[in-house]
Amino acid sequence: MSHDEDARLNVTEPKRWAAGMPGVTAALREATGQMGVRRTALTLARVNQKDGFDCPGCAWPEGTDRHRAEFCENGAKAVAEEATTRRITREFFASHALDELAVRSDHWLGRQGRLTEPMVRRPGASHYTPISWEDAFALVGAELNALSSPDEAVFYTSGRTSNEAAFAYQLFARAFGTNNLPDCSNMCHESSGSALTETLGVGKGSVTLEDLHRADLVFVVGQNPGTNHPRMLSALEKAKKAGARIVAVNPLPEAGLLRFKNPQRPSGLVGRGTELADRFLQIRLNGDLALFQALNRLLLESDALDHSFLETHTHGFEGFAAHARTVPWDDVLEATGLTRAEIEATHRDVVASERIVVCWAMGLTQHRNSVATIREVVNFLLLRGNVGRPGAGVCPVRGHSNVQGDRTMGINEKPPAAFLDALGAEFGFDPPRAHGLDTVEAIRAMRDGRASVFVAMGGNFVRATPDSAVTEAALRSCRLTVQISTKLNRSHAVAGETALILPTLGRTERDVQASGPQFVSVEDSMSLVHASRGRLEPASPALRSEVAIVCDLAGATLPPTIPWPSMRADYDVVRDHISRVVPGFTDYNARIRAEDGFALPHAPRDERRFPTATGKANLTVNPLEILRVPPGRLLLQTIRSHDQYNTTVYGLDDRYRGVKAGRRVLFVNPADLKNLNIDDGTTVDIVSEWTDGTERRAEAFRVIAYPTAPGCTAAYFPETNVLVPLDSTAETSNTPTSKSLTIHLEPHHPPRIPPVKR
Ligand SMILES: Nc1nc2c(c(=O)[nH]1)N[C@H]1C(S)=C(S)[C@@H](COP(=O)(O)OP(=O)(O)OC[C@H]3O[C@@H](n4cnc5c(=O)[nH]c(N)nc54)[C@H](O)[C@@H]3O)O[C@H]1N2
Ligand SMILES: Nc1nc2c(c(=O)[nH]1)N[C@H]1C(S)=C(S)[C@@H](COP(=O)(O)OP(=O)(O)OC[C@H]3O[C@@H](n4cnc5c(=O)[nH]c(N)nc54)[C@H](O)[C@@H]3O)O[C@H]1N2
Ligand SMILES: [Mo]
Repeated sequence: MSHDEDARLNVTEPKRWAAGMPGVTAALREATGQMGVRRTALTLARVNQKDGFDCPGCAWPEGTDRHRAEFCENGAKAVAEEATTRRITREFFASHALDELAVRSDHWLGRQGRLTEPMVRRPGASHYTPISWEDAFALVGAELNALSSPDEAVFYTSGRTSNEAAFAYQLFARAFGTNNLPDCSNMCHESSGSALTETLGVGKGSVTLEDLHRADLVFVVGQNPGTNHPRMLSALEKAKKAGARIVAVNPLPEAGLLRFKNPQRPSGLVGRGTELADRFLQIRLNGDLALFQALNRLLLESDALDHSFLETHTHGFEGFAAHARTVPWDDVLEATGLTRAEIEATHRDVVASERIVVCWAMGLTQHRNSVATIREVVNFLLLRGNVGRPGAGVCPVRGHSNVQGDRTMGINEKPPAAFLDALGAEFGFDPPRAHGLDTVEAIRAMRDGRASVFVAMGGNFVRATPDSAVTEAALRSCRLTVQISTKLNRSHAVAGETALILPTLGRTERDVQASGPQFVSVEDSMSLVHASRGRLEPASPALRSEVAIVCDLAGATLPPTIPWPSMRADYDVVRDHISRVVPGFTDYNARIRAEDGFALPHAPRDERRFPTATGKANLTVNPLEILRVPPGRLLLQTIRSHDQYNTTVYGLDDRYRGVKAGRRVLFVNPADLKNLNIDDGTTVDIVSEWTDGTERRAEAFRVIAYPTAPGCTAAYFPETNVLVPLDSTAETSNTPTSKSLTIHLEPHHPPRIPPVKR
């Protein structure tokens, strides 16, 4: 792809606070630019309201006392991206060949507008051309049925898909005969799910919004809420006002962690705002396992334990304690880059607190030892009984707005046997039992010719996944790729021999089926399920809903034993099936119509019951490994700017980090630059090193001297996904290690051939 977009790059000082007036201005500028003033006012008024639609931004819960403007700057951008009035027509595809689309930037592709009709790329063709819905479904059915095994098909899901569509989609895949249901979760909170299921018995967070408000100590670890979960800042502010202390653990001094100006209150638009973090631990990348082990060692030594909880509810204390007591301080200090005094002071915060919540996101989940790290966080909370009582617990902060719900609905390559039993009984078939492929395994299977049909329910597979060159070749080698999407992205340009684009309705749009207007439902990060109703006129009359597309694909592929047409006609029918298959969804259709929806049961939170293998909460032993890099090398983490939603690039600024009009930047500590003899502002190539001796290169990044932890750099994804080796994944969860890559920097030599001009 061409890099000339970054020619105007401009760098200023990073901000020390988040939101406030510039947030409001940026939100409105983006929204009115995409959809005009009137549509902006109408649309934003419905975000996260009880009769409106669920914000397609993040999975942070709304709470019951919703504010009239229950959205944030970045939620507004997510809405504008979907509700834009720009359109992609057949003429667009006639004038842009696939090869040309493949050299466009993510930003350019996204700005072309909404997809409006089904398109096909026939074998060998240079362009997409129109195809009817019926022909498209027949084509998919024929290709799927021509496979020698159902396991040669892969059904990917991104986390925006509604419960109803997700349930229908997994049913289709399983009725067809495969558990190949990888999803974005595999790259996201899979490590959290793995660790929490093993230790607490439920792979989801255990706190509610009220718990967060009532906590007296909140850890925010490996998370940048000011950008990625801005509404969480209001919850932190509320906790703070009620007396909580906040400990932020991060290699970067993220603006949203330090100070917050609440744009939903007049005092927040001007003035100094609320000081958020009381303690900022500027940790080295991947130092968190060592930090929590050191805290646990101190808790054991000071006997600051909840003995009765440990005796009644936990398993494995002896083994855990024997190991934790011997964690060497030298290793802890090397791994964390913190001082012993900082860790001891944090221990005093902990001992002084009655109710502790630990929140985390991608900073903990995308490392080789992520599952071990999160298990250690659980140890930390269990030692003082901080699970299953008000104001305390685990809070993995989810990403996509329905990523948690999709998993609940069975989007899972390793489904529990009980789920398959219930599904088979409900629909009268025998679901496949063998585990399917996760995201990384699916790429390998396509690369090696073991899978050749790829269907994506949303997302942008080639940009979100690691090792871009390998993944793109894998996709191109498929017989058929199918993208069910709202917007154009690179995964449409990097196509299989035959490729389909099936354009779908978004959350904001009206969905009318044979039985009348429909609504869908979603589950947020705190296990609350609620309805979402779009009101806008669809971007094109040819669009179909995700549920309708799945039902029609299934109808064209499978014998008519499952009543797809009745599910398509009335989503209540889908929900009735769900109520009999998925635990916690009894009376789904009645309860989803309650104003605030309903909460799913969570045994550890509700009754201090831990449905694990031992029947108790498990304390675990996690060996400490220190991530060392050879001399002259640095660690790289790949993160989001303030102006993107995963692979969707809204704009080229990162306001809080002081970057304007460019994305190919690398944040490096000034002391590291000095040691490496590289000047601030130099253009370099980033070269990642992998244990098998291979190197991967991302070209032309401007170095920015930045107050990140020493030895630890940062750059944006998806541009840096080319650096992540496919085989570099977390133990157990198999999540790509996007937050800890070993790199070195090389001078950049401009290419002799000028980049493609736009
Ligand atoms: N506007 C907007 N909102 C979003 C998204 C978006 O792209 N844009 N994406 C959504 C999705 S899918 C997700 S998963 C979430 C992601 O939300 P985040 O996890 O906040 O996203 P990242 O940008 O990956 O930021 C990772 C944070 O962890 C820190 N970090 C990295 N490595 C380490 C480490 O080893 N230890 C510690 N302690 N900290 C570390 C980084 O410095 C950074 O602050 O946001 C969701 N919401
Ligand atoms: N290096 C690196 N890589 C990462 C990460 C990282 O931190 N670093 N983060 C990882 C994480 S946490 C995640 S979740 C993944 C994200 O991976 P994905 O979920 O695959 O990617 P997105 O960019 O969120 O997908 C955006 C596309 O979804 C489609 N879309 C949007 N709304 C809808 C809708 O309502 N319905 C349908 N059918 N389609 C829709 C649009 O076509 C849009 O272009 O990326 C992962 N990749
Ligand atoms: Mo995510």
